[in-house]
Amino acid sequence: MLAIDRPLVVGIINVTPDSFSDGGRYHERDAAVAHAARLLEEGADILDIGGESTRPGGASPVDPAEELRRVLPALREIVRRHPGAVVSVDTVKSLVATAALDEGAHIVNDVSGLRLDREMGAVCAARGAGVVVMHSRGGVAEMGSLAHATYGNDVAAEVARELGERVEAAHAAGIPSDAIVLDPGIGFAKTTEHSLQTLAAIPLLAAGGRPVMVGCSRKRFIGEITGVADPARRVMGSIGAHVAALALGARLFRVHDVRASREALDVAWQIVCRATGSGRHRAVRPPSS
Ligand code: HH2
Repeated sequence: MLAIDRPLVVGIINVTPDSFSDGGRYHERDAAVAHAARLLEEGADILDIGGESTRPGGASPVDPAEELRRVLPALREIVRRHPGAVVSVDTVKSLVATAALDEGAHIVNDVSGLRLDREMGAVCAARGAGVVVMHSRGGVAEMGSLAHATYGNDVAAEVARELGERVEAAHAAGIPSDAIVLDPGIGFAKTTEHSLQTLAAIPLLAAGGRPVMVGCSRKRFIGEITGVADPARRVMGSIGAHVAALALGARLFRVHDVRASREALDVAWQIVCRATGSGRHRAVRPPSS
């Protein structure tokens, strides 16, 4: 079991035809495998491999056979080359989760929070997987849009309540409490204001004692605040969001830019530990000359 007593960096590996330019199955697999090696070298604690995009506009549902064709060859090779690596599979499909867990993945990251596939909870429970239960609304094609972004006057309370229902479903399926990580689903059925209010309420989510994960990396709200249109150039804004989330109680961070996030979160963590008098921190001494 992976101890979550410091910030854990979850490096994103997308194995979708549009994620690694110039396409082609073997190229896709090899690019994903090379990307995994780079993310581990840069300090990722967990590799999150996904074969279905939830981007608004870019997302059309992928059938399970196609998702398996995308994810499994890369996953298999990554596990073979890095037997010590902790791997999660980003999927809403129990078929894909089952195959990935059988190939050596340890965690299922379900952006539907076990909503969209009735077998998902049982599959995770039977295989003793860690489970990221993320908040979202609607199906895969619309969850990244604003189609269901209707909330009353307390968005964070609604997100926490809906996540609570998903945790109940996880328990009912036999997933133990200590296998569950909560994720408020930043940008999923959320405007920029909704995402900011949800992030600001991380202490509410963390109060239940379960680890909280956030994914702010390169997201639309970062672009709206900073005015940076190109997602690949949103690294500084993304790190700002993640450092604030760490200070508020988040412990897992799903990121594209691993090295920069690793360094920022490790430094922020040393301060957070001293401020709260808890957690693991080390004495930092100036280098001897
Ligand atoms: N966000 C995306 C996909 N999976 N999983 C978790 N647990 N939390 C998230 O916030 C999350 C997720 C969507 O991110 P997007 O920027 O649309 O694509 P990418 O997969 O490149 O991050």
